[in-house]
Amino acid sequence: MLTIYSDDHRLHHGKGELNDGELQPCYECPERADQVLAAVRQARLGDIVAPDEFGLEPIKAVHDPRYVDFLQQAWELWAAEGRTSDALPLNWAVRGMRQLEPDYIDGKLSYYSFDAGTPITAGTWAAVTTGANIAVTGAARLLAGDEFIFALSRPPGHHAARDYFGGYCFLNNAAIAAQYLLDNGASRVAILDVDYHHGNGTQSIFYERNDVLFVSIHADPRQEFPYFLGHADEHGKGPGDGYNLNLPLPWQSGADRWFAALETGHARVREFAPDYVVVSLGVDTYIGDPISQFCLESDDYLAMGSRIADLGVPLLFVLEGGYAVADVGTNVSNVLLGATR
Ligand code: FKS
Ligand code: ZN
Repeated sequence: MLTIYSDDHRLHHGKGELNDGELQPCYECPERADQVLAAVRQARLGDIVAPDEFGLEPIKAVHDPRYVDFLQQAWELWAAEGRTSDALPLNWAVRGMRQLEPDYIDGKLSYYSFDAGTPITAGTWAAVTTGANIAVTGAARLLAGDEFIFALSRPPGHHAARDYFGGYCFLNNAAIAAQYLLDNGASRVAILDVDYHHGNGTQSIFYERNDVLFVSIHADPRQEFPYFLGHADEHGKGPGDGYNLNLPLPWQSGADRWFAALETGHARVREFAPDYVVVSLGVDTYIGDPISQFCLESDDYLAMGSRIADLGVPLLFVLEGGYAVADVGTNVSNVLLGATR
């Protein structure tokens, strides 16, 4: 296995997210990636290399160029108003309101987001562009013949849609990697999202397409963030009908229910016969996760990796969530170890 990693993730370090009615320290913090990197080293999972630079083209192949330009300028516009703390949106255009991009930075933050838990800091742009380069470097290695790559980056990506950020995510690294694979020779790519939360961004990006199959196992949106996407009856639209599979599970689901859902997803991926599988790897399904309500144990992640590797297709694992900082390294490296064996 090859890991792609850069210290640039540290450049994104939010102070706080709105939670339980108060501004609390961000769960999505640099220590998460530090722990994962240490565990990958300790488990001797193979070489760790720096990403290559791919510029904005692979990013703009997935995201609206105007949104990308906004992300690039957001901190500068915010700081120009004399603000020194993180940039956070405060209100959104809901039912019946107009979808017009405002001129003022506070309005732009609202227009291009869906939650108040995803701060933009001075280093966010640098961190997220490096994150995209990490994912694309992984995709390029698969195209060159590697079979098993780990894109170790943060912040995560699966909640980021074509033109909005939220859920700690700005650029959808898994989607960018999948699109890069397709643009460079692949015919079909499956994205298997095992993060506890539904990958609403990834689903929405590929919802009307049949060259990307999206399969997600996650907490039921009737109970859990992101609340407004991820239901079982979302199958895809137009040519994409049948190429989106949501497998929502209730709070307190443990290994029995989770692995039964994985079997359903596994069968659909095999039927699709993809050239590559991109795994949105979140380990916030862990029993000890502070913001989640599933009950997987550390050993279950070995079985998860092993069953995913049974797909017999080259794999790109892209890091998403997982907030039990003391255990996130073990849980992620267990998936990777399970896939290696
Ligand atoms: C807790 C509220 C939590 C936001 C949850 C975001 C989850 C992000 C993630 C990702 F993979 F993107 F990191 N609200 N009281 O884990 O899905
Ligand atoms: Zn998550």
